[in-house]
This record gives sequence, C-alpha cells and structure tokens, in this order.
Amino acid sequence: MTRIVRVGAAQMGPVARDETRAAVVERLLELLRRGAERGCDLVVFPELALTTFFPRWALEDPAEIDAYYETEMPSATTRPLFDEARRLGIGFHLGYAELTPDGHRYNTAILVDRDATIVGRFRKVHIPGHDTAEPWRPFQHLERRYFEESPEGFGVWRAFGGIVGMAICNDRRWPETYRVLALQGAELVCIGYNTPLHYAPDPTQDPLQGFHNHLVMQAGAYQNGMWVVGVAKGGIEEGVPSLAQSAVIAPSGQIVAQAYTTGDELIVADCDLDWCDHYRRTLFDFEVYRRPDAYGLITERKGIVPPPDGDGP
Ligand code: CDT
Repeated sequence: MTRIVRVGAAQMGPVARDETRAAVVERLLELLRRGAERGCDLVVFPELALTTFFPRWALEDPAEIDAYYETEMPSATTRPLFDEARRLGIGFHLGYAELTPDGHRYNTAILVDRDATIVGRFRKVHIPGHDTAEPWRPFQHLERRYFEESPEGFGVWRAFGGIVGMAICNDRRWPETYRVLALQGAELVCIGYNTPLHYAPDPTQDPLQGFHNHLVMQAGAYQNGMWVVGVAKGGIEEGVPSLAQSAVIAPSGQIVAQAYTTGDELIVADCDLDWCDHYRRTLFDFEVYRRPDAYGLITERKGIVPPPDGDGP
C-alpha cells in the first residue's frame, strides 16, 4: 500500500495590524476549502498565521500585547476552522502565539487530524532577533521579548499514515532541527515562516533570503531523507516586505511545488512517504553510517571555541 499524503501548502499574504482574527480565519477557511477541492489530506498554514507579525513593534500596552496571543485552542474565533476541517475530513497545521494558563508565551504550531483533534503541539526552539528595542533598525524583530525558547525540543507524531514533525521559521536554518526529527523517524516536516527580506544586522544577506530559505530546507530534506513543507506569510506586511516562495521539498532535496505569488496561494504536492527510504536505506542509512561518537561537540558545546594560539601543524 502506498503512503501518499496530498499536502497543500497554504501560503498567506500579509495580515494587517487591524485585521480581525475573524477575517483571518475566513481567509484560512478559503484556503482550507481550496485544499479540500484539490483532494488534500493536510493543509499547512504559516507561523503566527492568525495575526500580523507583531514582534516587529516594541509594544508597551500589556493589553495590546496579550491580544496577539491565543489562550485556548480552539477558541470561539478559531473553532470554525476546526468545524470546517472536520466537515471536509481534512487535517491542518497552524502557527499562532500561545499564552499558557501559567503565563508562558510561546511561538507555537499544532497538527490537527482529519477529525479535528489536535494530535501534536510544537513550540519554537530557536527564537531569533532581540529582546529590547533597537531604534536604529527600520523595524524590530523582538521575538526574544515576546516568546520563550521551548524547553520541550522537537517531537514527532503519528498522523496521516506516517510520522510528522514540526519546526517554526528560524528553526529551519539549523541542521540540528532536521536531524533530531529524522532520528525520531519523521517523514514529513511542516514549517511555517515569516521572514523579512531586510536583515538589519547584515543587509548583504537581503538579496539572498530566497536562496537561503530553499538552501536550508532542501539540505534538511535531502540529508535526512524526509519531506519538508515550508509555508510563508509573505508579501508587504505593514510596510515590511517578507519572503514568500513557499515550497514542498522531496527527500531528494528537489522542490516539487513552489508558490509563484506573494499572496494567499495554495500549492499542492503528493508526498510519497515511502520515498524517504530511498535515502534512509542507502546513502543516509543512519544505523550503518552515522558516527555519533564523533559528534559529541554538537551537544556538549554551544558556541565556537577555537584552538589555542600556536596549535596546529
Ligand atoms: N520568524 C522568524 O523566525 N524569522 C527569522 C527572521 C530572521 S532573524 C531576525 C527567520 O529566521 O526567518
């Protein structure tokens, strides 16, 4: 029996600061229905899909800040998405800001099965940017002010006939993300992102944003023999141009579907989960070829420690 998961990568265009949750949910419903029309099993929405990317502002009003977070999932506002998904028999992945009952704030994504039950929840591990306002920047990236680093790490879940993992935006740039997921058997990884095209600390990277986006996800897919679904909230959001170029990437590292707009757009790909074995049973047979004994520094050391001066041949 083949294990083909038809995945819809539901790219979103910008969400305005004053756009209501209800209006955003209507957009998500439209994308979900398009996915159902095209026979998708799973529709993947981006990071922080329900609101504008609020870490671009140094907000002071606690009530305004709290309003960007979800305290329950589903809530009255997001329940229509769950109800429609159940009616259509389609699963989804959704990123949002989470405020837990005990006051923790995470950049979170959930995996929802075809019967609208939440089967997996992931909290972003790598939190980029800064935690205090830096006025020299044309816009802020205050994720480190608004979100905690997840203490939970990377998990996987059995769903859609396979093993599914999640990562969020900056996580996709780190090779450890994919390897830790692959070591748990992940066959398909969902990744939502909000990536400004301008990177203030080093603008030489600006023209390379699209390249780096695909570079890391394609490498992650190939080196771990897994499907990667990268989904943007792109376009010009509140004056900040953001990367689109959502893509579905095969275990070969090839892009098999890619968005061509910067707005709401659904791209669809049939992901054959058994194709992972082409890589996992050959060149990247971890059990045979990996050398964890040679990789100790990966977990022992956080930063770079060069050898002392004078060492070497
Ligand atoms: N959302 C997110 O993680 N964005 C970052 C932007 C670069 S760091 C300021 C990313 O890695 O795409």
